[in-house]
Amino acid sequence: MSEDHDLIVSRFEEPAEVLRSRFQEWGYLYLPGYMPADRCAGLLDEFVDLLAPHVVKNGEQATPVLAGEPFYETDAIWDAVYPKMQSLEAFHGFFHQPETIELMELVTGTRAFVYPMKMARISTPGKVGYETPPHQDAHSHNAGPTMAGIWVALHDVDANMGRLKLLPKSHLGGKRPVFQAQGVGGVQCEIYPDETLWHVSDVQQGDVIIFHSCMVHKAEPNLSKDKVRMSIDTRFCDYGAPVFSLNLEPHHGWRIEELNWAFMYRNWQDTSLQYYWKDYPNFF
Ligand SMILES: O=C(O)CCC(=O)C(=O)O
Repeated sequence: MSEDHDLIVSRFEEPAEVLRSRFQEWGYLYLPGYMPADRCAGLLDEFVDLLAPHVVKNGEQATPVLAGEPFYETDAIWDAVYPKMQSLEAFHGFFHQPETIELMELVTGTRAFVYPMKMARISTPGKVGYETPPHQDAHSHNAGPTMAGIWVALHDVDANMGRLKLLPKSHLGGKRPVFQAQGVGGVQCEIYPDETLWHVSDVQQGDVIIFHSCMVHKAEPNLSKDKVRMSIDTRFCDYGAPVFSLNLEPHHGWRIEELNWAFMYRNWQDTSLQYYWKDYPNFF
């Protein structure tokens, strides 16, 4: 039987040493309302406009709703809409805003490098069993112990909508064996019988979760009638740490032809974030 505990709340205003030591102890930091809600709402609107008619706005409410067939990452609907979402300048720029960098640098304690690969998640109802299985990003991104993930809720997410769930302190045991699994990413790591306590909370628009590269995490199934859960995430590390070259590609660029930087950049107004990693000293 698995048991849930609320996420431990952190505040950016706490002393940096306290936050860093909590991150090292528990493997994550949860910062409610860290990103301005209006910026999340703006990006969500842009995404939902591109997702029509499959996903639409729910009147005045922020939560998007499913208007057609359920789908998940790699389904035909997802493959058709995702290159458009990935092409949004505001999506990539979101992780390069001064506040976001400041938060990453709080964790790294030094200059941070934001991974080029940015992920947008769409968890629709009607796809139980296809949610993100438990995994460690150290495996999926071939990364070392100083890499971390940053996940941002684009709208409020309650218990039925596919929340992100963390296995506290699981980062302390290092990388685990993996096996093939159904669901986003297609890979699952081992979970041991005594690991029954997970940390998870209802989150609100703008809430941020930062987690260690070896933190085991997964998504709950979306059991809602029609609400779609949307969030964004990427990875970062201390500047100069080794970064595996797959992370230089757009997310799913390895299987969708359009998902290449030249295509994605074609309508960007500001070119300063294009290929910003070209001079990074440590790719392998
Ligand atoms: O939001 C999700 O469903 C998965 C997120 C995730 O696995 C990650 O950010 O590493």
